[in-house]
Amino acid sequence: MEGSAKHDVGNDNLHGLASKWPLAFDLAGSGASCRLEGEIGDLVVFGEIPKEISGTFYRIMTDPFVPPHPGNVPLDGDGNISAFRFHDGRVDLKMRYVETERYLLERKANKALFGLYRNPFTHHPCVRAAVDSTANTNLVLWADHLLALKEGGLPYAVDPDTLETGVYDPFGQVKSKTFTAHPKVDPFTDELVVFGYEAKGLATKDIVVYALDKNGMKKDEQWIQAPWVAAIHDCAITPNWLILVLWPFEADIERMRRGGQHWAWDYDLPATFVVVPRRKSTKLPDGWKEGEYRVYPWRNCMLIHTAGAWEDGENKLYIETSRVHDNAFPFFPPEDGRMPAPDAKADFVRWELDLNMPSNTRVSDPRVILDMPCEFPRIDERFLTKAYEYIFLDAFMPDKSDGGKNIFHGLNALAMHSSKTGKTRFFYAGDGSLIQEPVFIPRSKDAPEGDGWVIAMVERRDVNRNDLVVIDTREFEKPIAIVQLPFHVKSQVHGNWVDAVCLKDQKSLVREVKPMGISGKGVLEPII
Ligand code: V55
Ligand code: FE
Repeated sequence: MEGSAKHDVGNDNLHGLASKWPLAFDLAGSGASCRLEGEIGDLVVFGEIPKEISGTFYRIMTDPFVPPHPGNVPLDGDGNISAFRFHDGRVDLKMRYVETERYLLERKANKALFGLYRNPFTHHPCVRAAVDSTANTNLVLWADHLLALKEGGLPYAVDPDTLETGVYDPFGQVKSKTFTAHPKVDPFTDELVVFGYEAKGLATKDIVVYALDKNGMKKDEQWIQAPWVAAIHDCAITPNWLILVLWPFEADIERMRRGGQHWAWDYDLPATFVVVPRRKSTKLPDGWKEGEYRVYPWRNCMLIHTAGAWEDGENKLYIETSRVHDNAFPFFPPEDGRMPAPDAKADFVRWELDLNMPSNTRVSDPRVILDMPCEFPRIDERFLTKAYEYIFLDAFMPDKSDGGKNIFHGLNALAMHSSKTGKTRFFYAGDGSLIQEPVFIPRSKDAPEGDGWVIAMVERRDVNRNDLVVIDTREFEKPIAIVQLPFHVKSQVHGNWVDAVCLKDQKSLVREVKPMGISGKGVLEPII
C-alpha cells in the first residue's frame, strides 16, 4: 500500500496514453485491479500437501469491474471469489465474480452507476431501486448454500462448485434489509447465529438477531435498538449469548443527502458491546428482565474483528478482539476531517464483561494478549462458543522487513498464540511479502484443538504474484507446501475452509478423455 515505485502500476511505458482506470491509491500496486475469471487445474505445488487436506478454501476480494465513482472507498468493489479445491495433494483454482445486480448493471453500462458506499442518493437515478450490495466481504456455507455476504444487504448465494450466482431466499422469513458478513456457526447446536443492523432501512437503529437451523429455518428472532446508528461489523457467540461489537462510526441520512459518506467517525463515541441473550430460554443473571439486552461501552477505539468468546459462570463473559487505538478507516473521517494518527497503536486484547453491571457501565480496560499490530484472528472453530487455547492471526513483526510501520501498512507474519503457555509462534511471510487472513483445518475430525494446518494467501509484492502457504501447526515457523499462483490477486477480505464432506457434487477439473481419432469414429485422424 505504501507508494514505493516498484509496487505502483508501471507508468513509464505508456507513452502518455491514459485509460479509463484511475491510478488511485487503492487501485494501484497491491490494490491493482484483478478482474480475472476462470480456472486452473493443478496449480504448481512446492513441497507436499497432505492428502488429508480435502476440501475448498473460499476467499473473496473487492475487485471493481468498472472504474469506481471517484469518491468511493476501497470497501465497495465487486465481490470476486477464488476457490482453491484441495484434493489428493493437488489444488485446482476457480475464480468468478458474484453476479450481483449492481455488477450486472454496471458491466452492461460499461461504467459506474453506483456512487458512494451505501449512499443511495449518490447512485444514478436509473439504479436507485437496484440492490447496491457488492457481496464482497465473506463466504459462508450454510444449508448447502454458499452465501456471499455484505453487511449492507441480504446475501447472494453461489454454487459451491461452479461459483454461479443464484438466489437463496430464506429471508422471506425475516423482515430485515440486512444480514451481517460475520454470522457465527455454533458447532454444538448446528445453528448459524445471524444479525443485521440498519435492519429497517438506511440509518435506522433497528437490529435484528436470529438463528438459522441446519436446514435454513429461522428461530429465536429478536429486534433490539442500537444506542446510535453504529457500524456493527463483527460479533461473537457463547452458548447463551451474542455479543455485538459496535464501531464509533455514525450514519447520518442528512449527510448522505448532501452527497457525503454513509459513515463518519466520532471521537466522542466509545467502542461498545451490546450483549443479547441468544434465546428466550437463556437463563438470565439476577436483575435481568425478560427481553433485556445490555450495552457496555469502553473508550474510543476500533475493535475490528473477534477471535471468540466464552462464558465463565452465569455472570461473566470473555471476548477477544483486535484493537486499533484510532479510526482504522480514514476514508470515513469525522465531520471535522481529523485524520487518524499515522502511528496509531494496535494490539489484540481480552475483554471481561460483567453481566451484573447495569447498561452503560464502562467495561474495564482489557488484558493485552499480543502487544503488536495484528488482525484477522481465527480459532479452531470446532470450539467456537467455548474457551479456546489457540489463536491464529496476522501480525506485524517490526524487526522484520517490509509491511510498514503499523496496521495501515500491512501485516508480514502469521502468529499462533497459546493462551495456556502464553507463547506465540510466528511464521514470517518473507521479505517483500504480506499475508492475508488465515484459516485453520483440523488434522482430523477429532484431533486435539489446534492440531492441523493453517492456510493463508501471501502477496509477493516484488514480483507482483501470490502464493498460498500451507503450514503444519506442529511446526509453525515454516510452510510444508507453497501453492503458486501465476498472477497477482487482490487482498482478500475474508475466507473460509469447507471440508469436502460438506461439498456435494464437486466435479473434478480433469475431464474424461473422449475418443477422437484412435477409435476411427472421431473427427481427428491419428497421424500413424
Ligand atoms: C468491512 C469490510 C467491508 C464492509 C464493512 O473490514 C466493513 C471491514 C469489504 O467490505 O462493507
Ligand atoms: Fe470482517
